[in-house]
Amino acid sequence: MRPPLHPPNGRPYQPVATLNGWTLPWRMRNGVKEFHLVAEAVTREIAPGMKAHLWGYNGQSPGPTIEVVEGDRVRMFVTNRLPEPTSIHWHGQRLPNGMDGVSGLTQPSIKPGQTYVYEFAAQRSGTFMYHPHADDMTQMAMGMMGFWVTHPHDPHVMPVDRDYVFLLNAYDIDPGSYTPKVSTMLDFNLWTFNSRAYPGIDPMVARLGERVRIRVGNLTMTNHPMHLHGHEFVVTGTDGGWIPASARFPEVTTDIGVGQMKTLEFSATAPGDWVFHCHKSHHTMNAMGHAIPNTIGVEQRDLAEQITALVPNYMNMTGEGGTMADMQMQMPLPPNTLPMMTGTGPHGSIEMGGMFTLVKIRADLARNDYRDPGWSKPPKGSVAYLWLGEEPHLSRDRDVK
Ligand SMILES: [Cu+2]
Repeated sequence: MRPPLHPPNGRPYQPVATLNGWTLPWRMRNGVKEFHLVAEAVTREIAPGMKAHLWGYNGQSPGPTIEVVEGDRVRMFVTNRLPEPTSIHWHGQRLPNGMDGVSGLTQPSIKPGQTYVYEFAAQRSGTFMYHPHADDMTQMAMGMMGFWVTHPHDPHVMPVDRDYVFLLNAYDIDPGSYTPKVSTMLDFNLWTFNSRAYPGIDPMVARLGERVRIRVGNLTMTNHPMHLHGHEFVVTGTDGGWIPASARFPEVTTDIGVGQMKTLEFSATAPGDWVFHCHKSHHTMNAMGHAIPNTIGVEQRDLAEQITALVPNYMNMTGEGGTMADMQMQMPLPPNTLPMMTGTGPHGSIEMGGMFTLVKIRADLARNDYRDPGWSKPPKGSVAYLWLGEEPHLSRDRDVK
């Protein structure tokens, strides 16, 4: 993750931090902000140990974040270096119909080698995305998407100290291979933030007491209930605009539907390493074996070896004989494959993958420091501890009269 890009020209604004990503620089020409997006094949590390061959923009999937200010005149040069036609739709923007980027409807598709120009004024502040509207299913399954933030004209409107942005995306990449399957409809096996899976996702850091905003867009094919530990947040905006303060309510989980964006805000009131994740438990795992019989209660150590002989790449769910992490240790993975559940914390295996990261809140963090501060060191006496006395036997079902 690169630190936020402070605007070198144009109207001032408080820049965003793109999770495992960066903001696209621009050129100011006669008062117009000019950007250049290049649609091209890219290699993205999903997490250490696994790379994917994707399509994206300017060397990365998702493409770089675009940041402008309400009222800015924007000119987007879009060059197609893919092997097939494309276009860009500017999701959520008010713009002239002919700039909407729907291939065949509002413009001819951009053929390989061609460059098209989109030009419009950023009319309202808020949270937006961009993605192709040409061969949509293939191009989004390959990772073509990006984030767009239009900052308020007045930088003192709804100020925050940290403003994180990322897209939810999903891939179907067979263990041992590199290229997503593009005809998959629902059964994706890699659930990612900005095309990264835990533990490959950077933490979102904040100084104790800071106001934090997290903007999330969903370009997967299913909904994601996003959950924050230890803090309540309010949803302050959608891709349709800011929500009036009188209509906001506190939550700790908010569902983000397909094609939606939500903006969450909270005050970082408690120091520590707090989880922020999708609450669908199979979305906090990496590529796994589905459609297997229930193995709870079954001795698995021998079973795993026998099934693996019949079904290559089989991975079992937890049964008798150890934790998921133990099981994985016994089964060699094909090359370029992430363990299903992974990540190691200060107390052992976290047993998580996929759409999972940490919000790290520290009292001693500098205001503009975005580096990972390492693991939290909680005060003595504030951590769950091992009980060495007698089991208390306070009450059980059979005791209830
Ligand atoms: Cu999810």
